[in-house]
Amino acid sequence: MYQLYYSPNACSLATQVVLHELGHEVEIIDKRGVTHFNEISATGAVPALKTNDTVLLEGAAIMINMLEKQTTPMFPQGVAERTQAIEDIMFANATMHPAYSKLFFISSLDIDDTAKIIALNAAADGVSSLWSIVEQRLHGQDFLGGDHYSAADIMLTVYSRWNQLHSVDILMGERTRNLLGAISNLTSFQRAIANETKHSAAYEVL
Ligand SMILES: N[C@@H](CCC(=O)N[C@@H](CS)C(=O)NCC(=O)O)C(=O)O
Repeated sequence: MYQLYYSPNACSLATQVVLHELGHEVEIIDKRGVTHFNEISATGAVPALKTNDTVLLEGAAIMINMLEKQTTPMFPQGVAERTQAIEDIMFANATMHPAYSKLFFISSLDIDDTAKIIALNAAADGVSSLWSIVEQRLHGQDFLGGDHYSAADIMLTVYSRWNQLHSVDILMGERTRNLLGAISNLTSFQRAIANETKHSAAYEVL
């Protein structure tokens, strides 16, 4: 059984969904209930995944580690296809996630409202331009992964849930919205959200 340290509605939700998709049993632990979480994850960030013998950090690295252990349509065997799957995971983790992080950072600043709105809108434009890249990729395919969804599709769907936390316009094309709808409806996705809701009931949800 794996133990996944998470924050509600954070990127760690994607890790939980991928673990469900791979058929793993996972106990989730809200990091707010862990004293000295920095001893587990030095940066204080989730996800952190405790296995029998080690703790894995960094969402993209955790997923690639799990995906390559078994045969799954989320991580194709062919060299070109696998390279694309890794590139897509990194696009989600290292490009889209940081673009959203700017919104959280700006929102947290104690600056005057006008400056904050200008900065938030500029950051939102950056996020929208990344979603337009996703939309272009979806010409003739339902998912970044092709006919079958990939870990990157799951990661992007988790990040898209952050739109509602900011009062800005984030634009997404129709193919992108279809992708996000399909992933949101997966049993694994619904299960992960229900799991977080149940386990975080004792805390204020983000
Ligand atoms: N590079 C890290 C970044 C993870 C990250 O930014 N996690 C956020 C949540 S989405 C976090 O834990 N922030 C600090 C916090 O919630 O206290 C990864 O991909 O795992």
